[in-house]
Amino acid sequence: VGSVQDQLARDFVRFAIDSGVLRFGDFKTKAGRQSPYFFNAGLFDDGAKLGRLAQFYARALLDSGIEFDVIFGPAYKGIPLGAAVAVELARLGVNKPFAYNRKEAKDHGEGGTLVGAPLQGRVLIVDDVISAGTAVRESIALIRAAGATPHAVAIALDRQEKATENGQDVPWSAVNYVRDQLGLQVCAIAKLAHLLQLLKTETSFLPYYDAVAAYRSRYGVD
Ligand code: OMP
Repeated sequence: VGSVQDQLARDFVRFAIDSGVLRFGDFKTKAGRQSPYFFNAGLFDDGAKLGRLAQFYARALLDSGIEFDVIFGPAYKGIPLGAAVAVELARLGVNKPFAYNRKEAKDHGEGGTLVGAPLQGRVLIVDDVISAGTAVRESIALIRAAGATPHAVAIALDRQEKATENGQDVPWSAVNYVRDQLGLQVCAIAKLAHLLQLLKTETSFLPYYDAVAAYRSRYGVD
């Protein structure tokens, strides 16, 4: 709670709320869960916000000590995220190759579904959110199919939720599954726990605290 990483996480949650990226209301997640909050990374929608977002990813990554050979941004949301993080890391002296995928295969021009640097060696996936873990498993499969090694994943928010297997909730978290079963390192700028911490300590946010805590009781882990 008192560490440098926790301070970065708290600053990030505040930044996401101030930017209108993290909102409260009634949302449905990809796994079909009714959620009282939603993190929409597409709303980091100007140069200043994207630049600041990239600084948070880069700081979290450098603090984590994770090593990697190439950055992969999965379509669609991961593409600008991966690009922005690659630019920021290069600015900090860590220049890495960057690649992304198309969702539709292209049969002319350069062809294929992968764009940018060759996917080889230890791949760092840069994406927005992990909830039930479907999106990250798709990225992992894609990297394996390309003959590279899925090595680590950097996300903005770990929702600390139960993973799903074939549409069923299982009692372990998606991030723990990716870490312990698939062997990838995971770096999240912030987690649900940091959001709850902030909601609890600020009176204007208290109305949201109960709803988010109730959601965690139903779908959360840890
Ligand atoms: P999983 O595939 O269940 O891990 O959900 C992750 C994906 O859900 C993200 O890549 C987003 O497309 C989307 N998502 C958000 O962007 N923000 C949220 O707060 C929640 C979700 C979600 O649908 O779970």
